[in-house]
Amino acid sequence: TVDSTSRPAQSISEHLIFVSLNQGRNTISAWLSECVWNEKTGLGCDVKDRELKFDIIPNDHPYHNAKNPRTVGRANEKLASAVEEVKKDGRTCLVVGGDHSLAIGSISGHAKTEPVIWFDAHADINTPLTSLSGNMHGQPVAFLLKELKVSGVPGFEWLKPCLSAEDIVYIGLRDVDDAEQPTFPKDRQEQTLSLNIISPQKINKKKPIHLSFDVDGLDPPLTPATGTPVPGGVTLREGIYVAEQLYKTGLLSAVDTVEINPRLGKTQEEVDSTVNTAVSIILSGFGKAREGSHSCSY
Ligand code: 4U7
Ligand code: MN
Ligand code: MN
Ligand code: MN
Repeated sequence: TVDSTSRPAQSISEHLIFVSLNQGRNTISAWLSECVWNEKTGLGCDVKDRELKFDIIPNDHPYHNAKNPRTVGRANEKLASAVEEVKKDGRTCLVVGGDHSLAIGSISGHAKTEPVIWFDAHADINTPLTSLSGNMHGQPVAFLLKELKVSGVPGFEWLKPCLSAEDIVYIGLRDVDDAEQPTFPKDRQEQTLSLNIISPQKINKKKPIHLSFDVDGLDPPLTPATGTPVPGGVTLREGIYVAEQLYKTGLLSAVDTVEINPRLGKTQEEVDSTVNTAVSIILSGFGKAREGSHSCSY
């Protein structure tokens, strides 16, 4: 825990959960501690840091196309309880990942929250039956939606889908698989989901907001160290604007920052630009204003 003594108390306090798969402190948490915790250069927020460790479950055979279901399911169960504790504590929750499958736990732990802002190039609404890659990071929205009734996945016995399609607002969406189209087969029946690409009324609702921020929503040169880059993304200026506006609602209650993978950077420069970009978005979401009300140097 770091207490800020150099600034008056913030109206919201920040709670960080650093999620890194048994790797200890990762690059982004090191940057963040400089930016957010440091009394002189940071936002001066009261931060409680918490690191989760996850088990790799042996013989974790695929469930239909979904790979590593038990490992991902148990990790998300742990994350969901951690997020729930953070919210009971009255804090804002920041989860630093890790891939986007962590949104299953993060959003479940946040529970009655709507809307969810899904900032992403992808819809992440494949199911274990429709996914062509089998990667769980392409499936979290499907797991969370009541309408889709994904069930029977080993490792996810604890999960109760908590979102309706109308609770989700997509920003940055530009790569949707055929099987993810708003009309697609479900339990062998045709079902239509009305998904909002972006709907400002949702943000105007006076309900806590969950921002699930996949860095690949941004344009690839900004965040090259990520697994599935798609050209033509959101600019840094636009991304920061979205984060600032969400902060200004006073309703931003939990944030996931996902798909930052330092190992995928081809050079140190690529890693740095990915992390710096993610950090600047996070800081804007937590109150850093471009007009300079804070002195953070990032
Ligand atoms: B991310 C993909 F097929 N749709 O399911 C899939 F294109 O969390 C990509 O948004 C998923 O980064 C991307 O594997 C998941 C693919
Ligand atoms: Mn994603
Ligand atoms: Mn994505
Ligand atoms: Mn990705």
